[in-house]
Amino acid sequence: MLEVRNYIRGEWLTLREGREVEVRNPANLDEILGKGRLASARHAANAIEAAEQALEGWARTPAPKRGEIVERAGDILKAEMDDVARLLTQEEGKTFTDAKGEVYRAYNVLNYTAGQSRRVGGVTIPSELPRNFAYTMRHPLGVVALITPWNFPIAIPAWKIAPALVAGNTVVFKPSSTTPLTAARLVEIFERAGIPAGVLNLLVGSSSDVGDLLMHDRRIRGISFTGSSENGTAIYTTCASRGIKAQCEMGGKNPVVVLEDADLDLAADGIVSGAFGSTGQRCTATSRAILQASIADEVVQKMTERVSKWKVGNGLDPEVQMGPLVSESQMKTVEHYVETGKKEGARVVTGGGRPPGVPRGYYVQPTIFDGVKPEFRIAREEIFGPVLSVIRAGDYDEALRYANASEYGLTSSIYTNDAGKIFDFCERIETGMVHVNSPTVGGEAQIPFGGVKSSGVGEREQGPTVLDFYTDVKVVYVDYTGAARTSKFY
Ligand code: UN1
Repeated sequence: MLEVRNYIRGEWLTLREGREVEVRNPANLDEILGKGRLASARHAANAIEAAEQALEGWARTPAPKRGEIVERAGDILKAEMDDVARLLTQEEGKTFTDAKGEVYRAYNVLNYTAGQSRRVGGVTIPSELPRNFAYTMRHPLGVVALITPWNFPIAIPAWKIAPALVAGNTVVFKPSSTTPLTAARLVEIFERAGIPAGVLNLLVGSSSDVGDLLMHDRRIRGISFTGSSENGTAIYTTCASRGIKAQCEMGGKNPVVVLEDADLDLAADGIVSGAFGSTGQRCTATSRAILQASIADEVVQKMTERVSKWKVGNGLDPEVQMGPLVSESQMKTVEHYVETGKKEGARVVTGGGRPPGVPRGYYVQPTIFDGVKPEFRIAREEIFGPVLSVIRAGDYDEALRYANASEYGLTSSIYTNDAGKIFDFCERIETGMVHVNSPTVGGEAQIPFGGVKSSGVGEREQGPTVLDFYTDVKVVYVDYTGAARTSKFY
């Protein structure tokens, strides 16, 4: 059994008081993985102080040296990939294959971002004045708070911690208290990679105690958050009122449009893996299949055939395609939406209940609703579970209109071989990411990740501009005329 711990000023803390937490395997509730206590506001204040004290030394460490530590952390993670992936599966529930994919992605992120440490620079810009020179520099923001969800308990922390550190910030990292063990594992890897004390602090605590304090403490100079649109909006609003930067990656209601000329097998494969992979607990999960009416029955049938063969169970079982939901509250939410869909008049084509013969865990079946109207709640609200809504559209224009009729705008996909429609869709779809003839999910370290509308606000994560959020720009003017200026300088 592991201990749920906090890490402040380079020390692992066993708390004697505070609310107790117990981490159970969502695939088998009889298996207790870890126990401990949640950090309080006092610990949060301590962590912020540690990060503030470590700031000057870290900010003045040459960026490539900071990058070396991040690179080393990546190497350790890669060497221990199977072990970390097993813990991830046990704690979060996704299949071992998905967990390995996630750990590999975290490694890619660490490796790529470490390389960016050799590019933390600015630009030189010609001045309109003679014998004058202007350039820009990038500075760390200071102490930043990184608040992460349980559904990608290692990749999301990696893609926030790595650029924050490379840019010279010190960090207070608050993972979801649902997955504290994987988070601690990542921090421990950074410790072994040589991160100096106080530069990276881990707080496992509730949003009301720890999260609130991080939002309001004047020493926190930026917040990067991934989670629900509701929490993200609250964070963004508070940061705006404090005049500090915020980057919030939030929910999705991601559509896949399938047109009648598409490869329908490819489309069915893509929708099923996008909707039910990682048990649908992915902000990029496919939750709306908008099918051209002429081929809709065929696509629904192909999807149903595929999904009905899926085995639901413990993600460590190699025959299992879909693990459990992460928690009881997620399971209740999914069950609530399944009931809502039925009441609204949609028809369950497959799933809709608990799978038979599974251990005591948070299992639901992959569920497809047909006959969904765009105005139904199951077509508009993020469910964050394995529930897919099929909406029929007469033609491409109607499909595009439905796809855009959402408050969210994270990712989308179109299946067609019509080049004109592909380009038109990529231009007019209101999402931050678009996939063509492939599922809505996934991303790569060197490619920007993020959405528009209620799905995201602030600068993009990952990709070539990953350091922009974590730095401020300073402009330097050097006048080497040695003479007082005669002309006006605006
Ligand atoms: C992916 O689709 O692989 O919370 C990434 C989430 C996203 C990450 C998804 N921030 O699901």
